[in-house]
Amino acid sequence: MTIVITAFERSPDGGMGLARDTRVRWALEEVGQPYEVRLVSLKAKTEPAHLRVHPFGLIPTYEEGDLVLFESGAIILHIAEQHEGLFPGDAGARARAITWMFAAVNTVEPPILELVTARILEGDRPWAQERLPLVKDRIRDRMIQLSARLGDADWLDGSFSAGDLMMVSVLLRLRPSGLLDEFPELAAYVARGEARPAYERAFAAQLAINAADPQAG
Ligand code: GTB
Repeated sequence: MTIVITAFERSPDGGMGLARDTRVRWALEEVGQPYEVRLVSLKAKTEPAHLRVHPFGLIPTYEEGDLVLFESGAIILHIAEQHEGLFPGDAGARARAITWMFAAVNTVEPPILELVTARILEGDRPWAQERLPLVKDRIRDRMIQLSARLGDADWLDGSFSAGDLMMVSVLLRLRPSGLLDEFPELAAYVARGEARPAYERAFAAQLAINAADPQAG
């Protein structure tokens, strides 16, 4: 059955790989599953055809025959459950990998998203400059804790897993702010993720779309 995911026709990051289709592409590359991409325009994401697939009009989505999924975390959990390569065989280790997936999207990603909101959506408000340091400090608190847990290990819990895939994807969003580089161990952890051939393929695939000349054919 062909796997079809959605991505933006033009990502707001211009191809930096920060939109959430990249993490789904990465998961599919890790497990060696081919996939197709349906590109969604800013207009099309609010139209009924897309809302039938994603009730909130976002990307990414995942379709495989009758199965329709949204939420990058749920999609990657499904991919990891269906194919070898992202979850360890041991049941306890698998449960811990899932824990790290949830920690990434539920505990680490929210303050990072808050920074995007504070800078881009609220940057022109009179209180924005006062708020920004508070938002950054909340991120730093999480980074200190995460860095302490990672220690000098390569990955969060033994071998690379879907937990690392999700955590690296979330941390990548910090790089443009300079905050990631404040934590050299986490910057090195992210670099290890980016050096994986599966990530490189996923990144290149999204870049090919976003760097394409909009005037071309
Ligand atoms: N919880 C959902 C998931 O994990 O799948 C969130 C999905 C989501 O917010 N998707 C974004 C979207 O569709 C794409 S990533 N947004 C459209 C909208 O809000 O109408 C968007 C994105 C791209 C690049 C950056 N960046 O440069 O930091 C941040 C966010």
